[in-house]
Amino acid sequence: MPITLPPLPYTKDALAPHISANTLDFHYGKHHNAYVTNVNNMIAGTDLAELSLEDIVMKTAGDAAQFGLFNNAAQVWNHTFFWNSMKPGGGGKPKGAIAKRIEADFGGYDKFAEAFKTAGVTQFGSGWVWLVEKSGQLEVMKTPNAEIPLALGIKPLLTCDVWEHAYYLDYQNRRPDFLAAFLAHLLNWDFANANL
Ligand code: MN3
Repeated sequence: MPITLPPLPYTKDALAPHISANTLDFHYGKHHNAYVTNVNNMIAGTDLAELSLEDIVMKTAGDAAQFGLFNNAAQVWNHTFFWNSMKPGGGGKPKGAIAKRIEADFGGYDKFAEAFKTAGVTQFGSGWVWLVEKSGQLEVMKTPNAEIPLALGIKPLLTCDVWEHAYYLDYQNRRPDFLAAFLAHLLNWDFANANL
C-alpha cells in the first residue's frame, strides 16, 4: 500500500503573513511530496510495502542499513505532524488541559516559550523542536535531521520544523523570528491537547 501525501489542513495562503503560500508551495508541494515519493520507491517490492508509515518508521529506526528509508519515512511523518501543529490564528497562551500542564511542568507559559525558542535556535543545522510528554512530564526537546521522538518511546505533542527550507523564503537566516512567529501566531494548542 503506497504511502500518500495527506492534504494540508488549511489552504496554502492561510498562514500568511507568518508563513507564505510560496513557502508552503515548496515545503509541502516539493519537500514533503519528495519524501513520500522516495519512501514509495524504496519500499516497492519489499516486505515493508504493506506496513503503515508509522510501522516503517519504527521498524527502520536505528538500523544503519535502512538509514535512507528511515530518514525519508520519518520526514513524511514529521511534516504531517508539523502541518497539524499550526493553524491560522493560532499561537499565544495555551487553553484546556495542556494549559495546566504547561503551568505545572514549566512554571508558566513564558518559560515554556523561552525553552521552545532556545531549543529551536540552538539546534545546529537541520532538525526539529518538539513539545513532548516524557515519563508523565512535559518537556521541550530538539532532534537533528529526521530524528523523531516516537522512535525513542517519547510522545510528541507538537513540533516546529527548523530546517532552513521551513523559513528561508520568508525569514532568510532569521530563525529566531520564525520561531517567535510560530509561537505567537501559528501554534495549534487544540492539536497539542488532542495528543495529550
Ligand atoms: Mn521541512
